[in-house]
Amino acid sequence: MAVDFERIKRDFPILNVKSHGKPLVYLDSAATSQKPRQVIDAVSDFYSNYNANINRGVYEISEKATEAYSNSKNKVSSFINAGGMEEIIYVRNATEAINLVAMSWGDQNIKKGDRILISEMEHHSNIVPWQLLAKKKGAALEYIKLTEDNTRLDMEDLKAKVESGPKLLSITHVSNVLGTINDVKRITEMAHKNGAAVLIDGAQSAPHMAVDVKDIGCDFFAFSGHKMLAPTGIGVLYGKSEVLESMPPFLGGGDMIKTVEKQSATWNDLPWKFEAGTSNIEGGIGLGVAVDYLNSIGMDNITAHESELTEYALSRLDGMSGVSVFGPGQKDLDIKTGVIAFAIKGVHPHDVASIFDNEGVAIRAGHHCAMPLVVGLAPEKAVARMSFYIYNRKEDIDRALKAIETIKRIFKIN
Ligand code: 7TS
Repeated sequence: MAVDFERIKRDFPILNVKSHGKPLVYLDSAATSQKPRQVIDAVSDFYSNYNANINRGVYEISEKATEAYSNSKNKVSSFINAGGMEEIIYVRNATEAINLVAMSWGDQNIKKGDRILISEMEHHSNIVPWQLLAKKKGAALEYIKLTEDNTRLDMEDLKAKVESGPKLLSITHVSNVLGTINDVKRITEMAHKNGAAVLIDGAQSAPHMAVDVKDIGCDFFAFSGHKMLAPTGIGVLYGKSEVLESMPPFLGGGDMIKTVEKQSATWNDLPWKFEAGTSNIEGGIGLGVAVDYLNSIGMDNITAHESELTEYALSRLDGMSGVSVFGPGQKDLDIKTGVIAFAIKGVHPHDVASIFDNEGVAIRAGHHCAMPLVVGLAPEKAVARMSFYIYNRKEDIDRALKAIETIKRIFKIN
């Protein structure tokens, strides 16, 4: 059955807002997504009708809040095909999920002289935690190169570096700048064969495609709720239960313990062992509703919709004078999500984004928290980026193209 994406757009109240007097076109979902009224209402319903702390109350509204929070974990577990809620740890965001692994698993397993392998297309949140760990342990941090055209991982380099036996491979599923989809199943297989643990940064994949962590086979999978219709401040670390069981706690405090004596404590069961202190209850509940919303559309339908938008945008940008587009092109839509980084010759990306803003079109410009990648893409060491989601349609892209024409006129680019 065809999905009515026009109707879906109406679920997002913010898309009725005007920006600089023009209907807002939001093309920055790779930074954070907008929220449907179903999620906004669920958060408001929690505070209006059953706000209470969880996992401790013996009264009705606390039990209701506890149940809603736990249900949300079950939904997230099914959403990524994990083995149950004990494998779903709620954190603030993908960044915290990766830091949790670095500080807990990394502290336990990485020793002097070990190697940690990442790639040149990582977000800072999948770089800096490993730099900190490598420095602390005297380990080496190595990077898988990209192909010469900067569109994808260099699989020869990946193979050589994986075969040289790193302790950990931590890699993004989808680049937040190039939109490249990495073959994480194959990469995980290769890494496991060579004895490495594997973390997949799913911040840019989980919102846009069906994810099956069992099929990928990774040990850890990290993502953020706010990029997939949920509130900010809620993120997910999936870990294989046997791996999580073997790891020391990340933070100490209430809820993560079973018993506490003056000099020692014992740990709570998974996933609570990794969730110290009062949780982001509204965020957890909102994430559960966001997952329901995405499932009601169907992740494959979402992927297909975004792919259609991407093809439409690329076909119009391709060959446009003065405009360069980064990442896989029209012929490689099977490895490309709806993230299009671009540059206009002689115009700083911040000026590009400002003129877009004047036209009511929200895009991001800069290094996109991926400096090791972006500094090599354009002389300004920055690029402009538009990114799509379920509420975007072709007419939004037409507005973006019109903004590009305006820029070319102002800067006299032929
Ligand atoms: N990993 C990737 C691949 C990302 O794109 C981002 C955020 C993160 C991790 C971190 O997510 P957070 O929720 O913990 O902040 N990416 C972007 C972006 O592209 N623009 O703003 C945030």
